[in-house]
Amino acid sequence: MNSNVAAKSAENAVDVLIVGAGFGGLYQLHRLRKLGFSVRLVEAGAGLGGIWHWNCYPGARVDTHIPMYEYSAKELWSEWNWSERFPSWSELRRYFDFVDKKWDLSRDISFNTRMTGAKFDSANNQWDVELDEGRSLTAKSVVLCTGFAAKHFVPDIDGLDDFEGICHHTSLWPQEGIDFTGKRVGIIGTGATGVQVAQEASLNAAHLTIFQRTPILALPMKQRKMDEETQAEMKKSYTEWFANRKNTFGGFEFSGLEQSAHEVSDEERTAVFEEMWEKGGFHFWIGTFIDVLAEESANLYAYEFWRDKVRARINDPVLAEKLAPMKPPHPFGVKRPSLEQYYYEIFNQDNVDLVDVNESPIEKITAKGVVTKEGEIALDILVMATGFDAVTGGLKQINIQGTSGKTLKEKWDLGATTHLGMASEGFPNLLFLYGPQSPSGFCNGPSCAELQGDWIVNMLDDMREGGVKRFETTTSAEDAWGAHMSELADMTLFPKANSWYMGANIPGKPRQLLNYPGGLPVYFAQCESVSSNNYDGFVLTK
Ligand code: NA7
Repeated sequence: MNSNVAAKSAENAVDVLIVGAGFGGLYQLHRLRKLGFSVRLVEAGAGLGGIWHWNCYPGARVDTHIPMYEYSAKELWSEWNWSERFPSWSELRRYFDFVDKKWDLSRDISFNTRMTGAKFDSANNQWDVELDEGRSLTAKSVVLCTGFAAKHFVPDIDGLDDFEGICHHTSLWPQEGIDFTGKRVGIIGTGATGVQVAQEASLNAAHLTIFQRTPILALPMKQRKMDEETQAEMKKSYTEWFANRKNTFGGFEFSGLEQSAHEVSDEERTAVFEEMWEKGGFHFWIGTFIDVLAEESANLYAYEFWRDKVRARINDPVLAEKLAPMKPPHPFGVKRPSLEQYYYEIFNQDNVDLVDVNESPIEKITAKGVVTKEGEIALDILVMATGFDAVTGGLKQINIQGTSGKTLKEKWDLGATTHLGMASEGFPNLLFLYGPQSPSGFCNGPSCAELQGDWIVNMLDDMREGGVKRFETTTSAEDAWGAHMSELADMTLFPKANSWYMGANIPGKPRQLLNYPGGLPVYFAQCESVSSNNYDGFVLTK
């Protein structure tokens, strides 16, 4: 720990340190400041927005429809209109600037400042926090709002450093942009990000090669331009929609049916699937039958509907089989189904090729391109759309040392253990939002930022009111939460795919379901039960 940490000037001592200026962190700052806490927010990036500060690759846009992807505060939405149903990264950045002005946030944010480590000072019940460039501060409590995608992942491919063209991971895309026009572009990865980049590159690249390992079961976005008049009409329902988020599985304004896919006739089932397909976005994922994500034969109905829709859009039957196989590569919806606008049509173009890396593995990367057993594919630009060490990676990369001397990384070596997905034993006065074993990846980001965020704010307020200097969860509370998670996971099909939900996209990462699969109503009932029972599962010290 840097010796500067010992220097505790008033300016460098705060009640609460917040890490990350995305939806979660900004909401914490706004609410905690209003309650009279002294607060500092540190942000590694140069601006607001969290992932939207970094994401600027061609085609980057959110996969949640408006108005669910914004704050629920009327003073904000009454003055803000979007131009598209699924906004782009640049419009999201404008939104964050607007929120900054309305809530006057930046004055308490240190930009270009990364939290590198922390050690709990048991004598004073506070965290000694190390920031980069030798800076430091102390905080009575720390709230980590680092999001689920703070640590990017690049696979270890032989020769990657030798490539002489342009090569970037999508989350580290140059802010000035890169023009694909007339270039030979390669994309490794076909997750949400790969699909978005591929659509853009197909428009003007001389040639586009997409390296696919697992077909993405992408859903139609049904993007639309939005005008003010339409939004004025929609705004009549915003209060009701936002209030209802807590009652839905994923923090949207809609829920799935209570009915099994087996309880209805073939015609009725198809009608439900058609209706949700036409609504676009995640409706087809979490808006149909209750057992689609829980039972294989119900799931197969959804897969087959998806498959037939997609295959009808692809001219070449060989490509159709690679992109939408007759037999599911894994159950539908247990890997995040990204949203597409014209992804499947691009494979009908002469300038687009698909390489199935299961048949033709990438052997190495050279100065000029990518080598498979078919030979070298020459490239000018190589896009690494290879995802993230999701949910835990961003937390574990900070050198946070708990009371046992172990870091969070060391403690979670065999898997993350938490209470409510918000606290971990041995790390007093530290809470994390959107963390492992909380709804995180299964919940719309802004909904979690507010709903889980309110629980955290209320806890900190209750601790202050009650004169509690140190709060810390216990091993038995973690064990109980872990058992609850396992029980819920076993009731779903999520463990059946190698997804980032399971930690399975990162070599060596422990396999566990990282997101709470019980839905928000069940999750928040547990949280409320803990808080109303004097923070059951936490040891409170005055
Ligand atoms: P994802 O969804 O994790 O996608 C990463 C993609 O990269 C996926 O298709 C992977 O294939 C592929 N990948 C990873 N390593 C390799 C190697 N070694 N070779 C070939 N292909 C590889 O990340 P995204 O950035 O697209 O999306 C992350 C989230 O952001 C998304 O879920 C939304 O919530 C927004 P795989 O499928 O593992 O076989």
